[in-house]
Amino acid sequence: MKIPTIVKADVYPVAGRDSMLLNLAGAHQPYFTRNIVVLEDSEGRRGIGEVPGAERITTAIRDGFNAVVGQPVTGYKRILREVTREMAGRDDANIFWTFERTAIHAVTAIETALLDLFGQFAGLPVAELLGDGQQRDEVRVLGYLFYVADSTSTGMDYLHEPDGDCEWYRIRREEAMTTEAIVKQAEAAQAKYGFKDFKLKGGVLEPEREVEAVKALKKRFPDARITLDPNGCWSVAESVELCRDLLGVLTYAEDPCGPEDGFSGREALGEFRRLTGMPTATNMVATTWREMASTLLLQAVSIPLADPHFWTMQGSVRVAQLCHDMGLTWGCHSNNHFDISLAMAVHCGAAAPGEYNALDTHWIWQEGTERLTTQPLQMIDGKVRLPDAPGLGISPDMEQILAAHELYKEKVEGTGARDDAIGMRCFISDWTFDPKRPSMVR
Ligand code: GKR
Ligand code: MG
Repeated sequence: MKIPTIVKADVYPVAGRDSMLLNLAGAHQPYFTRNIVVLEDSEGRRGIGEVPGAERITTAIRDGFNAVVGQPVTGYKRILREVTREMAGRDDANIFWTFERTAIHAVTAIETALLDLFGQFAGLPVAELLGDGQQRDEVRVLGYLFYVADSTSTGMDYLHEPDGDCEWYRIRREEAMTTEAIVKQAEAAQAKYGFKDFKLKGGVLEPEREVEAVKALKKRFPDARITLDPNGCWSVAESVELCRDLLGVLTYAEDPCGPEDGFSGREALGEFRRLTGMPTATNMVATTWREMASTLLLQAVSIPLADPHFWTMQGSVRVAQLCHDMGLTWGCHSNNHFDISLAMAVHCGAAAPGEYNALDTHWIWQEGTERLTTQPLQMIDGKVRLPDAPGLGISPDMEQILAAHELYKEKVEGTGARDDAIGMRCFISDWTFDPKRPSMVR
């Protein structure tokens, strides 16, 4: 049998439209950025991958291509070892957010496109190539809610959809700063996508107001699993105080507290878990194997949110296997993304053994106006079905990718990296990031 070789490798920095979503780091800009990898083999198949945007990641991916072009698609493990070696020493030591990394994103982008090509060649879904293979046909996702700033007063180029053909499309770009507005978001998102579970991004308002919002969500959706994620900005004492009476409201608390007074984020989260008995999730303190080892020793985390974008696809499923064997449950973090990343997360979720948590995804903020594949996977009844086609099971729409690349060149200034402080300065002129203060509390 003739083994196809990889004949072409491209990376496209792309941009897509976003709402003015608030979080601890500030406000999402009108355009979010991603890097899209497209590999082509000698039989004309395309393999694709998606990771966060930023020029330093684009450059790292391009450098990684040296190990890719000319190689047989069956050699993906050896290629990845070489790409990983090529990435050594690219990350800064003091990184706060995972999307500030470089090496792991470059490896994942190439890994995904290689798995996609190999899966197509072998006639197998990517999920079947991960861990112990495909465990389920559909994967649960949660409704990821955000406080949204009033972008109309900023003079920035945010999209509005007053004529959208469902309530969710109409409201998702508009101001949502109250408990009532958050419940309305949940209702509209539930009507559109059928979510059973919800997550509220916190770290924005006074903690008591965010607690009030999750209580209202639980009242409105009593059967839903609900979580709140202030990205570690509360102190341990504050987190314990706030969450003690939330045991019947929150199913788990995501990064309520972080490093403080010489204690690491893992120690803080462990202390919180011991004092409240509430399960903890994180995408901040167990994001590498070294951090994971320390997390396990401290018993700090119940739910590692092992997003393939910073664990690699194979790494994310290795975390899922470890969770299954050690009495933890796997979940998946997300940042703004296109439909290729949605497929990546879904394949990892399909390969995660045993119990798992509904996956985080930002896709509801992009679905309907953005797409880079011919047929994005659908969210129905709070679930995404694994596609029938082999590989990732999705096809790149090259016209859409090139248009999103043009948008990037036209609209994105500077390094292409995310900077949530810019929008905040429309409201508070001297606003700066403080990991210990909610963004709107200044
Ligand atoms: O999109 O603003 C956001 C989130 O805050 C994101 O950047 C986080 O990484 O969703 C993430 C989280 O769970 O912490
Ligand atoms: Mg989080």
